[in-house]
Amino acid sequence: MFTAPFTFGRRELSLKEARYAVIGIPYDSSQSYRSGSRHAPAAIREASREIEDYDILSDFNLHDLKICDLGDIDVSFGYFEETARVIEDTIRDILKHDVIPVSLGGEHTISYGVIRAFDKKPFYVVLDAHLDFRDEYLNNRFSHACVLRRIGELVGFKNMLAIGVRSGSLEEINGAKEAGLNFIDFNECENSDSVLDKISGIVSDKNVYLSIDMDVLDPVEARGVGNPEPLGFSYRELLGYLRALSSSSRLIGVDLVEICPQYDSYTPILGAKLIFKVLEAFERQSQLSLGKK
Ligand SMILES: [Mn+2]
Repeated sequence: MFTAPFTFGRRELSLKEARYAVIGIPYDSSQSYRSGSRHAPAAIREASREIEDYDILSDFNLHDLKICDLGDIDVSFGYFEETARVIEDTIRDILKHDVIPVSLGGEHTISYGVIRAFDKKPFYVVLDAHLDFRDEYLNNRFSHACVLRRIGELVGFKNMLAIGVRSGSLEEINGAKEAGLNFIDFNECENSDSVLDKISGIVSDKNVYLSIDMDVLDPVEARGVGNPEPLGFSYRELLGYLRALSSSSRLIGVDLVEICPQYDSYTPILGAKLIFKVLEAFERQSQLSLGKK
């Protein structure tokens, strides 16, 4: 008798059988404050193996999600261009199989490598406490503090939506406004009754790539992140945003970034659960409208 494999959710499907492919991208070379997100893929996997397949609260069997786990990619620490190339190649291979990539960071810059792999660029939705819109940080254009600007250069700034922002320099905020970036700051999230309708409207009928920076959550709930920022969403509120996004758009990829497990052992557990809930939300939506594999 052997124990179950050390894969996300103990899944053993092949890429050909799957609808979702999990990959770990343990790159954290530009983390500017608390480093260590390279350890997140393993910590999230470990947590994912202990999550019950049946979700009582949503009456959904997570085992119905056709997930494969391809392991971690080889990153080149300290050398982002090479890491981005390997990420792009890996994601291209997943997309060739018509499978949705689910990337576990690592720091936020990994999202840039993933987006490069899409020939037809998606609409990029990011949940993040930070705007990450600097042109360079410490003379590094591929710092995680610049990731939204770099991705905007790929997909077009009007094809992005940042939700939950509550930190950024005045220069970044003004630059984002000038570029035409859609962003909804945390004040608006808290004080507007119609913010979920607004989000549904913005992403309506679009192919959405979703990037979740764990620091969009209140650090009281998710302490294990690189740059904790006071305030933020509760887990329950975040599920509301997922519903708003999934009710009107199509998911074509997701990443979860910036978890630093050494600061808190609960955050990767919440991260693993979040991945399942994202896939559940989009699975329900696609069952209604697409009837895919
Ligand atoms: Mn952030």
